[in-house]
Amino acid sequence: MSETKTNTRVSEIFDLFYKHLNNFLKEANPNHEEYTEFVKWADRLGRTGELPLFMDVFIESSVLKNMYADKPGTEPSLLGPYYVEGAPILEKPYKLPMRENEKGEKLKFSGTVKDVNGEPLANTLVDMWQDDADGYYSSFDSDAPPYNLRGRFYTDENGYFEVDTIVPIPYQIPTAGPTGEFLKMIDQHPYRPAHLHIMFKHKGYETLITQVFFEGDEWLESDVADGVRPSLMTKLYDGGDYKKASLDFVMRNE
Ligand code: MBD
Ligand code: FE
Repeated sequence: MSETKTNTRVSEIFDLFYKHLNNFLKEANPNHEEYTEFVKWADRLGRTGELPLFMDVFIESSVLKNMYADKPGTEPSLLGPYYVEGAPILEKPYKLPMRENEKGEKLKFSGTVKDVNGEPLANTLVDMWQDDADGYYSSFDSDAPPYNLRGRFYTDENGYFEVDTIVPIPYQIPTAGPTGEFLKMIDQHPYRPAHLHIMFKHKGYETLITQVFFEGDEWLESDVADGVRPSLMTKLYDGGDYKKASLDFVMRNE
């Protein structure tokens, strides 16, 4: 966007924000002590590095729902605060980087990427990341090596991919900081259902950032970050000494 266009957009959004904020304040009618407590809390949110977490838990879902209502193709879901660019490009057979004794149940996850007309999209870049069996993301709340359980790979000539990983577990938002403090005050539990993060890139198509969820998870109905969409559900099947799951994805033309 050009600089003038960006400035116009910021000013347009700020005008709206200010208008609604003032109406909101009139109705909520905080006193001065409540206001100063809020400022201190927001300051902690910034200083502890939890601002992106808070935003992605409470704001990102609405942005996506407004952007993608009624569009064809796979529903996008939250990017979330734990994406890291530049994950290793994997070689076949694909397996997300993991520690030698990575805990957790083995998972073979597969899928097919197609366009809105059902044509397979070969050579689509698939970028996947997830939490480990302790519920931690590498480079954030775990001491695993960088890019643990993060990897990039390509679909084959039929738009198909399969990758070995572990079954993700429900994610608990950190409870010790200002985000946890807030959740407690509004009486909301800190859990997200288990999910895989997955991003697809293909020239000429809108980048698809989404997530995959598993039937039967106890937090599907009450995801603290509101990321669950019915079309993003899959099911874990028993494959012997591992689980398997699959889901197909549809990318929209740019
Ligand atoms: C997550 O793992 C996540 O995916 C989102 C959207 C917010 C907080 C934690
Ligand atoms: Fe996540």
